[in-house]
Amino acid sequence: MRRIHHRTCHLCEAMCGINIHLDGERIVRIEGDKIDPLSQGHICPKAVALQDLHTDPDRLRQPVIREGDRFRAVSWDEALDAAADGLRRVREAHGRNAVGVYQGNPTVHNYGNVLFGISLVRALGTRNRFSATSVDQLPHHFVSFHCLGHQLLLPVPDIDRTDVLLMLGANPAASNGSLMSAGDVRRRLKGIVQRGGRVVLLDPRRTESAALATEHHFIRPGTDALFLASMLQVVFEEGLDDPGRCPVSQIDALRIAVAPYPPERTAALTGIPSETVRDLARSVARTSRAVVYGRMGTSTQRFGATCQWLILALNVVTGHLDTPGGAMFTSPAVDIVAGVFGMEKPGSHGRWTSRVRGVAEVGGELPVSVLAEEITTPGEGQIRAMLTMAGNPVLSTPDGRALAAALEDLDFMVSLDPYINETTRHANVILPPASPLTRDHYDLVFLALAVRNTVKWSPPMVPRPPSERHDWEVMVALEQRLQTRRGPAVWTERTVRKWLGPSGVLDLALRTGAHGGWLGLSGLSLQRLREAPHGIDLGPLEPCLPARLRTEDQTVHLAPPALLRDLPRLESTLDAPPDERPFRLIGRRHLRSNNSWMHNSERLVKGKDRCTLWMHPDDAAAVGLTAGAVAHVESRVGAVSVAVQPTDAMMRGVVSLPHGWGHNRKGVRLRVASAHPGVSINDLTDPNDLDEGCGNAVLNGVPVRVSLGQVPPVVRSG
Ligand SMILES: Nc1nc2c(c(=O)[nH]1)N[C@H]1C(S)=C(S)[C@@H](COP(=O)(O)OP(=O)(O)OC[C@H]3O[C@@H](n4cnc5c(=O)[nH]c(N)nc54)[C@H](O)[C@@H]3O)O[C@H]1N2
Ligand SMILES: Nc1nc2c(c(=O)[nH]1)N[C@H]1C(S)=C(S)[C@@H](COP(=O)(O)OP(=O)(O)OC[C@H]3O[C@@H](n4cnc5c(=O)[nH]c(N)nc54)[C@H](O)[C@@H]3O)O[C@H]1N2
Ligand code: SF4
Ligand SMILES: [Mo]
Repeated sequence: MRRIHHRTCHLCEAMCGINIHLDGERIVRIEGDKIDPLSQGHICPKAVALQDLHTDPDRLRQPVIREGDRFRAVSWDEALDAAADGLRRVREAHGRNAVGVYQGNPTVHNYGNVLFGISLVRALGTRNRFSATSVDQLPHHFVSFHCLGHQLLLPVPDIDRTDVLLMLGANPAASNGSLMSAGDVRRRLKGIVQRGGRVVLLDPRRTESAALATEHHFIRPGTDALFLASMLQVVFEEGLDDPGRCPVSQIDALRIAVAPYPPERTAALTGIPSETVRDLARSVARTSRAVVYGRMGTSTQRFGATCQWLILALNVVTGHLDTPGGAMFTSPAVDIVAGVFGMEKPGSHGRWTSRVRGVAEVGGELPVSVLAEEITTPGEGQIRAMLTMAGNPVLSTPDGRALAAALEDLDFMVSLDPYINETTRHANVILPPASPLTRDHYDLVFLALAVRNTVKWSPPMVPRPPSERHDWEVMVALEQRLQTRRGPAVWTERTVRKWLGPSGVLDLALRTGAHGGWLGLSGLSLQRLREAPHGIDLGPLEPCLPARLRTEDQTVHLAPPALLRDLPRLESTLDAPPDERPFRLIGRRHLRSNNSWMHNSERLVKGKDRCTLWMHPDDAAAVGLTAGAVAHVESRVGAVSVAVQPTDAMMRGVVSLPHGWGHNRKGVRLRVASAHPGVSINDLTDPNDLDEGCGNAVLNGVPVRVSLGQVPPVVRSG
């Protein structure tokens, strides 16, 4: 029987509506859903690859237990017992903190995983919690916590109504937008230009997004904080500051903080001429609908927290926070800021520090850059077991080879993951979730970060096979077996949640949320969403301050001590000596890739090798490299050999590699990916190089040396 299943693609933040045409249980075609209120028919090539995930023969259908170099398929009971026993044994012998947890990016695209993961992690009671947040958006949470009072209160650029968009270190044309969920973001960016507006991009590479901008300027990696401080200095110096109706405090402290950075002082370092800075500052300040937005390039670098702070401050001081066309907040059907099952925490900072390096906790987590040393350094509190869930830190976090060696050293490891990949091959037990198309879907996180208020729930495309388990079911089963928290209250909560499942919890949250009406009788409920398979439009973003602020005095704190404290480090870069490694390495995303885990789809990886080193032709010539030659790239921690692609899209002195590659590790079971292995950029990134402000990893602006040479490709187990 033929039918069409309406759904939201869960692969990235854009939340595109898709129509999956089925013949029985077989997928015949996947296309964009024109009636979806957010994406309006847009999709990218990854949506079509959803069927490859669903049918991938390498995707585990059954749990496996490692025996030597091999994995043996076992029953769920055997696997869950073994997983819980192993974790419990380490915990009993060495204490709570001896069990570490890492949660990866797909967690936030899977609401069952979010809701039930919180409880499982809490049950483990360890301080050694890590996630992909500290190789990604940690500075945004850090800044929102300190300036707005809640780590999840993240402003979104209102690109549909803005007339000036100043964008730093983001490439929405490839990423489809981040912390700015917007189906068909290209069309929206083109819209700004079509209505006579200005889109300015600052990026060390002339990217696919530069093609959509009215202007692109090369900026030297890692210097954005200097540029942003200069922007603010000009705003204050020229008397362009006017926060409008936004309630603010500490504005004088901010003025003093940025005073040392007139653009004439920073231009040589950033590469942005002082006249350009002054022009951009005036343009942002004098346009009533303008917004500054920065993403990965400004988050995962040495001054990520400072960048995000100064971006927020610029928006506030020029009167663009919480105004149409500026940086606004959503009013989602389920408000993660108001709280759903344990998510209501406003955040935290410095409640404890990491054992070895003394790095502060943020939001209950430690930076993943300290994970390997916490495993390998002996002593009280050393991590002896790991639970990884939906993460591939060996390819995604700094010095992946060192982390792989550390994982091999553990007493015990469990992974909740559908693949035997670069990380999970180190696990003793792998617990694979059922295909994502067998679960229902609701974007708990990204509906709260979208450029428009919409809501949508998708049912499972097909029921999950009785022999398989969803992530949340595995989490409940593990938590039950671990029995770490006891007592009638815990038992009742766990039983109720298990009985409700994710969709029951969601129904309650919808009914009691801002759009719930009278407990869902007149507003949103799961039933209401079931009747609207394409989703429901709830309108444009609306001003909501000061009500939504969570600071005690309900003002935006413009100069919190936690951010001021790191400024001397920024100032010291003004006269820092040149690095002995002359090039700066940055990342690169591609539309057909999704972090480390979609390379097993032939459809996505076919064609030219995309894992190549991009560098300016003059730089390449200077080190004797021509197109296709193999470059030896070396950083403080490691080296890779990779083909060179000279292109004048790169700034001089900057080289670029994509992340998520390096599949030629021994023991991975990814047949297609292994045939297109590439090299891992995170064999070069350095865990000692931290954004000291908040502990985020430095993935962009990594000092490297590039030379002609070939190290024979080796398959190593490390
Ligand atoms: N150098 C460099 N490094 C980077 C980046 C960069 O730009 N440059 N980007 C960083 C960013 S932004 C991020 S978010 C991180 C991502 O870092 P990670 O989250 O650690 O890595 P992913 O590649 O997303 O791996 C996801 C894992 O989850 C599994 N998985 C997929 N779907 C599911 C599911 O539904 N359930 C479960 N249980 N497992 C699932 C996959 O098999 C895979 O093992 O990488 C970061 N690393
Ligand atoms: N196709 C695809 N889409 C994705 C993903 C994917 O892997 N593939 N990953 C998803 C995830 S997890 C995330 S977090 C988002 C990320 O979404 P984005 O942040 O939009 O994506 P990136 O491509 O990492 O963009 C970072 C840009 O910063 C530039 N850059 C590097 N260093 C600097 C610097 O020092 N200063 C400035 N100004 N720019 C710099 C890079 O050249 C790059 O163009 O994308 C999501 N969408
Ligand atoms: S942009 Fe592509 S991967 Fe992202 S949600 Fe849309 S179809 Fe899926
Ligand atoms: Mo990310």
